[in-house]
Amino acid sequence: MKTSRITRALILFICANIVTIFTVSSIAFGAEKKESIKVWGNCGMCKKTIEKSLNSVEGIKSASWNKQSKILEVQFDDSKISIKQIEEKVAGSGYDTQNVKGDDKAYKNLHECCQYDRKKS
Ligand SMILES: [Cu+2]
Repeated sequence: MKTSRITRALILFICANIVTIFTVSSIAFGAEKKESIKVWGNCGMCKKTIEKSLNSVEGIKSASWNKQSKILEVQFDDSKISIKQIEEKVAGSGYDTQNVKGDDKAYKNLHECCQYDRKKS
């Protein structure tokens, strides 16, 4: 009985350590990054289009655009995708980002109410 209790405690101790090691290493290697990117747009439909452009992109953990602040919060693995590539993906759907101009053709195909005032360039 005594040994089994010690064994259980030992297993618990090891498990806790494994969790700690994983957490620490993911922070240390910066596998997951969080960035805010300005993306021009108008409404809830824009939000869907912007977020969809990053939906099944490798390395993207989450993407959420706020129509009030026009800020896209994105969580990603920077060993798989860069900020520049993320902005290019969004721009490909017709939306201007802080550093990349939105694709003109895609912009023209956006719903009328989604044709936001483009940033001056
Ligand atoms: Cu819209």
